Amino acid sequence: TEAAKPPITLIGVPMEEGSGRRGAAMGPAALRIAGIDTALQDLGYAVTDNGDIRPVPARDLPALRNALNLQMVGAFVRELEAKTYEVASKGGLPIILGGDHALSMGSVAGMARHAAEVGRPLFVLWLDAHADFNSPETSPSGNMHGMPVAHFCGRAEFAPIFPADRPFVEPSHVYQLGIRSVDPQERELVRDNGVNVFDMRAIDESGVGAIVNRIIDNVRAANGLLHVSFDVDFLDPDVAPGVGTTVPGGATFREAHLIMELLCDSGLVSSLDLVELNPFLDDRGKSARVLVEMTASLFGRRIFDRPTRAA
Ligand code: 6HN
Ligand code: MN
Ligand code: MN
Ligand code: MN
Repeated sequence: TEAAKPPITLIGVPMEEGSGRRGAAMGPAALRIAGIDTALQDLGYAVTDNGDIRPVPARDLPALRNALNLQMVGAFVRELEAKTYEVASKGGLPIILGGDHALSMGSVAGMARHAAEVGRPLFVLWLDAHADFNSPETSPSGNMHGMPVAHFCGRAEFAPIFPADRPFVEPSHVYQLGIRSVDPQERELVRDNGVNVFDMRAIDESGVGAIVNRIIDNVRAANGLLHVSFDVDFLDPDVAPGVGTTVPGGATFREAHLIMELLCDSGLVSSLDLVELNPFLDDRGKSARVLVEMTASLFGRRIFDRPTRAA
């Protein structure tokens, strides 16, 4: 019962302007050097690499004191929204090679446009140490990589990056896993908006398997599309040191690996972000290789087949 394999398109987003430091712009190159394309080809996928998007700053956007580099971030995000939508609407599966996490404002918006068009709800699985639900009003840093979830849920419309009539993601369709660093006002917002948060304590108490199976059941019951956004700092810094915002106590290699295998079996994943990889901070390509390993598991590399879990 081999599931159909959609063609995969890689979209490089060498953006670091949404984060507080340099280096994430080298992420797409590191993922390519670690062999992301051949890992997927070896699994039987047709893979197209679209190269990197290279926008010029969007001068129509305002310069905001607490949404740093908005013109550059906005330009990347707009172009990525269009590319992601285009790939998905042609039946392909976009994998976004980041780049800092602000890029999810674009990839998720593109998938939301596609989902609305095909009449299916979009769900987002957010694997991250952080909730990324700040707005310029609540952000302690002004860094836009701390704002994408609020933005694609329509809770942080601080500048006209997209047309006003774009579709948003329902906060109750966002599942956050691995959370262990949330700013004070951000915590209130996440709670008030009904985002589903599974923090590290939830993982320790129930195990990732039970949590992820529950999420999969909800997505399946709603006939949803599932966008997976994988921030390197979801993983423990010992597993993946190549990221600017390490937080101790992250997911183990085995936990992350199991999540990928369960998601693969579900057949629900429509799109993937690999974000926040900072090769300048990495340890000899270790984190890039781990991300490629995770991606291979998400798309079918396994040790032995398992009977499919009853729906
Ligand atoms: N990321 N909450 C902090 C901020 O500046 O808003 C950190 C955000 C980190 C963002 O890891 O993608
Ligand atoms: Mn993040
Ligand atoms: Mn993070
Ligand atoms: Mn619903």
